[in-house]
Amino acid sequence: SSLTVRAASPYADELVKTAKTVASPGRGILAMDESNATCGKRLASIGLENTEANRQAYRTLLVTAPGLGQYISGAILFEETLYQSTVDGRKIVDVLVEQNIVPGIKVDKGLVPLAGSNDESWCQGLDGLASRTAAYYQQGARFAKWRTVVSIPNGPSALAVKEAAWGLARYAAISQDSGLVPIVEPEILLDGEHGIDRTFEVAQKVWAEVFFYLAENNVMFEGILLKPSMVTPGAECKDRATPQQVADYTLSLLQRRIPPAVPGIMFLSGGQSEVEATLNLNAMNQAPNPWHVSFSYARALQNTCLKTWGGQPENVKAAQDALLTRAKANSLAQLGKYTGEGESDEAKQGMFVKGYVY
Ligand code: 5MM
Repeated sequence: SSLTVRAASPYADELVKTAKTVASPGRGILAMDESNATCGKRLASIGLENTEANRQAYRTLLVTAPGLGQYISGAILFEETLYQSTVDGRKIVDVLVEQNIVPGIKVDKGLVPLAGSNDESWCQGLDGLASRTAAYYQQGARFAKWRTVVSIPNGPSALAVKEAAWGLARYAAISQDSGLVPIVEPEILLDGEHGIDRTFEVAQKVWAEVFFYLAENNVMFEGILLKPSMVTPGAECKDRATPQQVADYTLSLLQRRIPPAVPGIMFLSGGQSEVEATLNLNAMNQAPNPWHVSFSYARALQNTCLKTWGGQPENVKAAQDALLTRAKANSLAQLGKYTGEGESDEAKQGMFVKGYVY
């Protein structure tokens, strides 16, 4: 069985332990693994140049937010950040560990057009991956992330779904061999006019295939984490869904497709507003689930924080407070105890951008 195959791996116990730590009650993941190109877009939105010093200043602000580890169990880093120090010269990895946050690393090499498909994408990064994951482990990373995407308006074609699932499974097996817990992220993009039922249908197809290939590649399910999209209507669909509807559809998807051996489901926010992402997570945690149902948000944790900072040193504390506000709200949502009181208008604003590419 897959368990037997991986249980023989020297990392088996550690993988299980890492996955459980990241999936611990009242905590979730801070996705701060924007590649330099994406980070550049974020910095441009506040009028800053995309320099290494500016990226370092911003990432320093995030990881040094006091008490962040109370709400955040893991932080996904881009390669530059994994090897970077804070502005005052401490290794970012060390700061995270002091904060009781597990360092993670984005290992995919991004999306490119999938030849032979309906204008869809596939994700690169398998060549040489085993040597990179071994080096990242040495550098202190304990989990990994690979994000691929599936587009509903463009299909998805059977080819695109198969390629996405196969790539995720190969990446997951390679990461486990290096002692890194793989986060499996097939993002189903929000773009489109389709209703929630169509998203539900596509998500079931995608996750069936992902688990088929994960099993075929002898991935140990107890040592992985998932990063799914919530099941919502397309961003341009006129019928909007309430948090209760999103929760009902999304939990049905998980119940049908995800074995309880998987310790944690860490949702992406995908362009939802900060408050929407928190409300939806809270709705999913109103009753006990077989898995830890939590968050791995980038935009829905960072948006207000980034704007509050605006690149000004005197705003660092206020920006860190904004990050802590979102982290705490999502921590409460993980426990099913978020009330939504006192949220700012900024936090309620959606972040969906049509045809968004990182
Ligand atoms: C942080 O953004 C990640 C994409 O980075 P690239 O620049 O390399 O494409 C992305 O994978 C992100 O972690 C997830 O999509 C979740 O982010 P959101 O904003 O959807 O919560």
